[in-house]
Amino acid sequence: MEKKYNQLMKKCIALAKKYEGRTSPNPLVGCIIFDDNFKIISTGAHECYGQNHAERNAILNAKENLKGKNLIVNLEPCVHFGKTPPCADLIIEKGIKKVIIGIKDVNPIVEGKGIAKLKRAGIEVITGVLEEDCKKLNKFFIKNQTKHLPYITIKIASTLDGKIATKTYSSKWITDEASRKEVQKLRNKYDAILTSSTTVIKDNPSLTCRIKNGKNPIRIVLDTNLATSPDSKVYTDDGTKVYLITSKQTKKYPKNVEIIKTPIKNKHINLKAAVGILYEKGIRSILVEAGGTLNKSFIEENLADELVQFTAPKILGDNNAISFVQGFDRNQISECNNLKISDVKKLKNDIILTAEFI
Ligand code: AOF
Ligand code: ZN
Repeated sequence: MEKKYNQLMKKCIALAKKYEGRTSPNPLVGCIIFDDNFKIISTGAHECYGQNHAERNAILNAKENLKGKNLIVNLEPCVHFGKTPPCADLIIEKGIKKVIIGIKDVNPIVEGKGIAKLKRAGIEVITGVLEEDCKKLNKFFIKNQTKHLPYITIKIASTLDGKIATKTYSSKWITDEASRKEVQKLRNKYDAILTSSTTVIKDNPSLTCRIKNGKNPIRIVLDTNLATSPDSKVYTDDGTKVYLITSKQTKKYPKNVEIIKTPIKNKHINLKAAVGILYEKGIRSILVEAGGTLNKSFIEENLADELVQFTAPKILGDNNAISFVQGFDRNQISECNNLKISDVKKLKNDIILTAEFI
């Protein structure tokens, strides 16, 4: 039985994942209705922010009477009247007899109340199926709900020895084309891409998402002293919103650029304050694509949740080449930041390593 539930939960996760980058600030949810022989009757997912929840879609997609059937979903069904009526009520109304849940909802308006309501109605409830996978699926949502901060991932393209550019800032191309395509997919999952004035000046990137049906994330530029040109591609490449985080007041940037005047700390933007402001603006996940200095600040301030390192089988060596983290002055191994590897993937010639800060 447990194995069957795990298989179905994997399917729920896959259904939910199809809509990565589309549901923010809401969670990724997939749902399956099945009979006692584990025959799938219908499936549904939460496809877009503001639209039907996954459970409602699965119920609406069913072509038969659901009395006595089972429902599996990666997140506890809701009990609140939000954009749609409560899913728990609909499940009860349809006569579903068993509900299998991945994780409890951490949103305080739901937290445990969905499970309690289903149980009160006499429904058998099983929780904790593939709990870790379900948590991983909704890592953005869980961080947002529990910390009221965006989930922050640092993306790196480096050589085996952790270099992201030569001392003359030559960096094209360290990783191969397959990796660069994968970066496009990664961008598609985040609300925003954040970079520094140094990267904008040196590389002039557009930071757009160039995959089929891809969505351009909001761009964020940290530019304490307004050193970036208003003609930089990141501001002009398309009309997508750009937040320019700076300590100065200015009007010289294109209309799609919103200036956020932010306090200074040690002559640089106060990162903690900036991240807080961005959360207030509705940014729930950020992919940092910058250089070693900014990466270091995010790590030092304990603001980074995850690191995704695209590593090419190349060795550059030292000679003042730029490392993906620059500026730490540490003498002991015990001073290292510790991470937990959550995924390693080989892609053509490169390796993609994903690790969480702990
Ligand atoms: C979703 N999709 O499939 C499930 C959700 O903004 P609302 O009214 O749609 O409510 C969002 C909350 O509903 C969300 O924070 C989460 O707690 C709960 N469940 N939300 O968007 C879903 N199952
Ligand atoms: Zn719901």
